[in-house]
Amino acid sequence: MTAPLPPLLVQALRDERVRRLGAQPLVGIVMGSSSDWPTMSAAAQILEQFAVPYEALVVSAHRTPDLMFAYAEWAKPRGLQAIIAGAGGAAHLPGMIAAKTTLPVLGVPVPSRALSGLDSLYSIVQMPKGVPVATFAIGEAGAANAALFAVAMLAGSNRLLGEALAAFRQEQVAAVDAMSLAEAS
Ligand code: RP5
Repeated sequence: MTAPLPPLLVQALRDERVRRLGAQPLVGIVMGSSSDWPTMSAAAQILEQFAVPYEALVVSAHRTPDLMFAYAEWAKPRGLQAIIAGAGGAAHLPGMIAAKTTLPVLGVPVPSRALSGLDSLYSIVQMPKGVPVATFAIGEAGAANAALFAVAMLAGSNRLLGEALAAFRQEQVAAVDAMSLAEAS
């Protein structure tokens, strides 16, 4: 796209609204509310650990639908390579983002107050055939794994990232090696 970014997207991407690592994000993390951040920050932490440039911001499917569409439409032209989208309840954000971009969309079901995130999970995982959303576990584990999955995708064309991912896995081997039940009561 050669047209300028729509004003509502420029407005949404201003520094006060966005958490960023690096000037040119490769991964966008979006969520329906700032109340999702305690969950979705687990994705940001992983990307920071792997030094993957990212941006994180609130984009609501039902409260800011125009922004959601603009964000999705401009994600690829802006250089993003994947979008991690988290939402709770009737969680249509990941699916609607996926409807407007061919970038991989990684969906994170955020725990909801009424149904503990089962509603979020079903809303995200049950995409009809043709427009996929890769759906992860409910909550922080899902957010972290979505980021690890994004790292794995980026590692396909980045050898150093691949090595960092292998080292991360090796740390988990070492952690299990260090586990002992010998003194457990
Ligand atoms: C969804 O509604 C959000 O993703 C969030 O999980 C949920 C509740 O939002 P708040 O009422 O906390 O803003 O859109």
